[in-house]
Amino acid sequence: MIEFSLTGWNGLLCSTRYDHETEAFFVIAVHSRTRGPAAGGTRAMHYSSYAGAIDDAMRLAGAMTLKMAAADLPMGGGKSVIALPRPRHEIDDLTWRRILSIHAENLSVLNGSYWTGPDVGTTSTDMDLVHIESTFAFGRSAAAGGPGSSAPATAQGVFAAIKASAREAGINRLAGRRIAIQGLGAVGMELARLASQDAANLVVTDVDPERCRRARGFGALVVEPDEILQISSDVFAPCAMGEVIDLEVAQRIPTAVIAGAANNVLADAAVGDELSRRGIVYAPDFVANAGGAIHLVGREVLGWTADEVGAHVDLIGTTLGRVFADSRRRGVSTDRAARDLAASRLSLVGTAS
Ligand code: NAD
Ligand code: PPY
Repeated sequence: MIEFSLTGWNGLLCSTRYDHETEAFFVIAVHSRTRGPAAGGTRAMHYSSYAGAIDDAMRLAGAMTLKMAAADLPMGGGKSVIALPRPRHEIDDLTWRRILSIHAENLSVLNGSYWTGPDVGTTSTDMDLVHIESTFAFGRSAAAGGPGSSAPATAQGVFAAIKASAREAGINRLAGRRIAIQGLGAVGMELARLASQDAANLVVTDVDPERCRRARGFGALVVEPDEILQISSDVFAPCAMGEVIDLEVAQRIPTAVIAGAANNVLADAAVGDELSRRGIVYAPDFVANAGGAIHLVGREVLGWTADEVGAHVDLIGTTLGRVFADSRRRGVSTDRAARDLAASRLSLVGTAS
């Protein structure tokens, strides 16, 4: 499997390191530097194999290249994965600090070819610690002089994507419409709050009962994790992990719109074609979830204010409008149209366009 991943990848560099003391396995995948230094978050979680961790890093790094290009940000794509020997909550503080310190050292080796930030399993506070040893970390907490978590901006962007996608499906107001949210983490919970403010009818799920309890505070109906893909909805918002829509799910999911925060939502390109065939409006993940990248790069590279970041995040709706129009005009899936938009921005770099 590892040979298949490595030979099938079109990225620049994939570095790995194993630490005997913590038993953590570190991967940094630098996919592209065409538009600028590579950037993308650090995912820390338990994996069933190191090959799976490498595969995840490489696929996520590729998605970051598309995300930066589609959002017109001057960065390339990369991602770090730290494969932990056991779930994050079972790692003691001293071990975690050593893991972050080794990660910082790895970043320094790459010396600015790749910049990291928070992702699943890491936080702004972790970036504060990484930044003490290596400057190549975005997303420090406000207390440490950084712009803070990317999650609120990601949720704002996903909400803009939901509204644009709903319009494309003929739904002009979300009030009274059913939005099904899978995953109530940093992004999903904020999305639930935004949607409840617009009087949407929420159906939500998470594997963590405490998060489900909090969402009930927004008037949400809670269902079991394995029920959410069967719930009839106007909008399905995947905000947990990737690859939730495979061909079988695409053939039966009872919704009009799919727009969420998770990276690599579709198992493969054929799934996007099936969603198109069924008339389901799919907001390509790397367009819909770019709010966090816009926040981090906007604040830390481009010197934008929080208001300027907010205005750029709302442009996700405009970008999607363009993707939908191109998809209709050429008769291709929205996923294909968005990939072509990103590819055009990657090939135009350095030319007088
Ligand atoms: P998070 O870890 O805070 O939240 C994920 C949530 O999903 C958790 O509450 C977890 O319990 C839940 N979950 C996991 N498996 C589940 C399952 N099978 N069914 C239901 N719930 C499940 O992560 P986040 O920061 O909210 O990010 C959510 C997704 O969006 C991730 O895939 C992440 O890569 C992606 N994303 C996040 C950002 C960001 O700024 N945070 C930016 C772009 C993309
Ligand atoms: C993501 O959007 O998936 C990210 O990883 C966001 C990001 C962007 C730039 C640096 C670090 C994290």
